[in-house]
Amino acid sequence: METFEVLRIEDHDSGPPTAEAGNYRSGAWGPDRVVAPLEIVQPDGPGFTVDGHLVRWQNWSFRVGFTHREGMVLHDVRYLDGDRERTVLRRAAVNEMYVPYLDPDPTAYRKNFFDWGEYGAGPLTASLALGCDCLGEIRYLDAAVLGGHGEPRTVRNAVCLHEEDASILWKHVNTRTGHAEVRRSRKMVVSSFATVANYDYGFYWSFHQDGTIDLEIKLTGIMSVTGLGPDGAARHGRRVGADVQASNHQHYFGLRLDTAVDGPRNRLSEIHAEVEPDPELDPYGNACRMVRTPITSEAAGARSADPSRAVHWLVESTERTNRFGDPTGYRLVLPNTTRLFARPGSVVERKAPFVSRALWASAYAPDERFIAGEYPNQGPLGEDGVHVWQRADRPLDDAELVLWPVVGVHHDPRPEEWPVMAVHRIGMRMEPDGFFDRNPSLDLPAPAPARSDDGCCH
Ligand SMILES: [Cu+2]
Repeated sequence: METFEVLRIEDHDSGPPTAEAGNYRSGAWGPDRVVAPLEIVQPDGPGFTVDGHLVRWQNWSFRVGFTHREGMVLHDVRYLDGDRERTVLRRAAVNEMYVPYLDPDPTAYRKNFFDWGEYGAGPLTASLALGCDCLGEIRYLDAAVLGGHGEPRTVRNAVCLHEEDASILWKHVNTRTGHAEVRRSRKMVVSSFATVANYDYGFYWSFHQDGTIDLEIKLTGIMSVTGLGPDGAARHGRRVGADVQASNHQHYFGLRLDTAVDGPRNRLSEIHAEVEPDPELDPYGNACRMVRTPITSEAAGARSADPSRAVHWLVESTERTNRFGDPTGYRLVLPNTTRLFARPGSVVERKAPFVSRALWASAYAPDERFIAGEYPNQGPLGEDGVHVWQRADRPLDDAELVLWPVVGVHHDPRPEEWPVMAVHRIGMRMEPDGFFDRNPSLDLPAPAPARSDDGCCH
């Protein structure tokens, strides 16, 4: 690069370039379809307030921050329970993204991006537009990042705040009396979008009326594609367009949750289901017990997901108990996350050991900031990050817990994802689990029926 010399030209004999443009603009493939207008109206304004970066909505409050590396960050998530402000999370962020391409094609085998650790979510964050990205009563927050030469830059409308109708929260029809009770669900959504070259990723944190917090990640944009091989085959990918193939690849999201469930010090357990092993307790053969495994130190802090055993995790307070005398807690639920399909010792495997597990737990340390280490770009392979910190085997019982959930999409491309990909979703959920004494949404007002002859709501 510095001497402007051509050293070598690589010709991979990858077949003819495609003759078909991958155009996805309006009208490119025929006239637009007709859609009816759909308006979201809140005549009295939104149900939340924004005071600087402090957001309050119904019983929830939190602060919205922003960093160069992680983009949008939530701080100090609290739930107002009667007159008590109860803490749930000290901090929550999407901490790293890793995208390994699993194709030996000469243009694809070196692609394995740490989108946050190499580029930074902050500078990749897109400005959002009302009516396009977000619908209804929206409030935006701007963000500030540094350019490559250290100059400050404002990302206008970086974070979108809005309420969203979420269908039914709970419902029951008493079939004996015909009496129906139903409550509509509404969520408070905090979102941002990062454009990472060809791909676009939306990050949607939602706060729900039943105490649930979830993160939904929306993957969209354009797949990274190559030509077909000399024999016209897409051996480690899928043909998605004329002479175009998309390689098999994955998207891993390394999340970071600094928990504070009813206080700064928590403890962690893994829960799974199994058939009751004691025949005395299982006379009908249908007894299922939930088995709790305390994760007391970092030596046991790397966990695997297993939906077939209903594996989930419980974060408990060390200070408060509920009306049953049990520690108050929150449950962490992860979807059916993928694993890496690469040989041990391969570069894609050695670069990101964190993707081998669905959950890592560590004791808070201020300099342990990023799941794949401080410098995943040029650091030695696999010598920094959560798997290295864990060797200290610090206690996790009654500790300032940092949880590092990893959710991974295995992307087996489809022709329908070309030339632009409709949103694919993956996420993480935190549900109150003994945090409240009963359903915390019993105080929601019943909705009014839209027509007076439909006496269906209460
Ligand atoms: Cu993909």
